[in-house]
Amino acid sequence: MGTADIIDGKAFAAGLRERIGSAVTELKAKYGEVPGLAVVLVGEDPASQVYVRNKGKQTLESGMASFEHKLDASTSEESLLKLIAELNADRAVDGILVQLPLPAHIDSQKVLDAIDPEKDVDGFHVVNAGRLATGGDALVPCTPLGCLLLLRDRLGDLSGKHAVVVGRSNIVGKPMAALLLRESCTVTVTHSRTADLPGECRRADILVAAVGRPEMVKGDWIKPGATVIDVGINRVDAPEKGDGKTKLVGDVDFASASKVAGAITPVPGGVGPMTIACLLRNTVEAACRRRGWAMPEL
Ligand code: NAP
Ligand code: L37
Repeated sequence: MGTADIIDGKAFAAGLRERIGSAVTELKAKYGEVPGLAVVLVGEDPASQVYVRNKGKQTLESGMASFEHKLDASTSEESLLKLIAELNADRAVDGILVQLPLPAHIDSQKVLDAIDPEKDVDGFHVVNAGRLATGGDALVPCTPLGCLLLLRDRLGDLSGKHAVVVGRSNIVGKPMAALLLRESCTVTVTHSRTADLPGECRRADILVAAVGRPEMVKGDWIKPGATVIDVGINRVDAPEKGDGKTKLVGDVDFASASKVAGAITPVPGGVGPMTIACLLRNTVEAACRRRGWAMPEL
């Protein structure tokens, strides 16, 4: 047992944003316009406010246009659908992201499915989910895409590897499994009803944890040398930092896992920054497809 390499998602994301910035400059010189991203936030979820602020900031830093729409928590489904129709029709808008979770009185999938699939940079529209599942040209959800870019960078060809995904949400687990299958991994998807979760995890060459349970995956669930991607973002009390202080931890128990794994992503600084970089990447891709521009190498 050794010490795992740390997969530096923050640095990888910074490099990707750099390449996206150059691509945007190139597109502007060639075509005279830049891609535009509209981000819609409903309500005041504190984590969502932070993410949306960072998304807007990084969109501008990459040279693209950012349109932020902040709506009151009491906004009706009808007025949200009306805003989406306007953004669908706006030719300056190449990407539309509605930050989840939405307030309980709004039907999220109905809202997501109202977005023009060609502008669906989150890849949550049923058409994009269907394209991903059937091998089509999908816009791919940002978080799983970020995980895949880190895995490819670390491992190269993924074919034949046994990948275990913990979690089956539409946002992370399912699209992650579809992407790994597309890479010719042998994929096991686990969830809250899985009979022997530690046993399933121990078979993984690649382990992706997207559960939302702080530090649930322990070191003795991990095959020695495996590559571990921790998607979890959990804010927990940190009395060791002082009264009332909190900290972020993943779904993997980093202390024990990093003694067994070959490589592991930290939290923070792992998958989180990749999510936003991939959103920018998807916005460039959506703009190029929609406007008939040549997609720059990223
Ligand atoms: P979610 O919708 O709550 O899904 C959680 C999944 O984990 C479900 O499939 C659930 O199984 C499964 N699960 C829950 N408890 C379990 C247990 N004890 N054993 C096995 N499986 C269990 O969550 P999500 O949206 O996929 O997010 C997962 C985590 O990733 C969260 O910590 C979230 O904050 C984080 N996240 C991070 C990013 C990023 O950019 N880094 C982006 C999105 C989400 P069932 O289906 O059986 O209920
Ligand atoms: N695309 N992403 C999209 N659409 C949504 O509807 N909810 C949601 C979504 N999720 C999301 O934006 N997640 C996310 C999670 C973490 C980060 C960014 C986005 C992130 O930057 N995490 C940092 C720490 C940030 C902090 O200190 O809170 C990290 O290093 O992990």
